[in-house]
Amino acid sequence: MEKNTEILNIEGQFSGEGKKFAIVVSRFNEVLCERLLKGAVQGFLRHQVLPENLTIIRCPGAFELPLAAKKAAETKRFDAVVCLGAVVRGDTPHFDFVAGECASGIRQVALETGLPVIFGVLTTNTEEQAWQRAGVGGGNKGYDAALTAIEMANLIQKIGS
Ligand code: INI
Repeated sequence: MEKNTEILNIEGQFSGEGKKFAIVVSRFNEVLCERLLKGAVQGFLRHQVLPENLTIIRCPGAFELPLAAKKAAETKRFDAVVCLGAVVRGDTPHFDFVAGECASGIRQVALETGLPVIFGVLTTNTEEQAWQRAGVGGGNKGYDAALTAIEMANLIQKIGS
């Protein structure tokens, strides 16, 4: 759509200069999650975030991500929090509880704290699908989550001022 100069357009930019981020990553499906973490760190570093402005917090599983993210958000030390995890469907309904609670918990933390809390959690039917989304070259959900965090941190700042 063409931009009308009389309409105020507010958008977040993709530079993380001067901003601080927490990455909360679950240890369940650890190898996958470490790939997501690598992608996220790469995403931040490639967009002007300094290593000293990144904090990595580890928790047991995706179910625990919302509480760890909430504690991180409440410190007010971060401009956004990224949550990383991998929930792969098994033979029982466990997947639905873990994935569902994780997603709604993360949404709740964002709304309660007013801070961008990003859902970088894989929820897939198979491990193969998860690997496709935790790639080293293209397609890394952790990398995407970092960019979303940067955009949202800038957007929230702009809306607020
Ligand atoms: N946690 C995950 O992060 N991914 C999963 O696929 C998973 N499955 O399949 O069970 C999982 N379970 C653990 C859960 O997140 C909690 O750590 C556990 O239930 C203790 O609260």
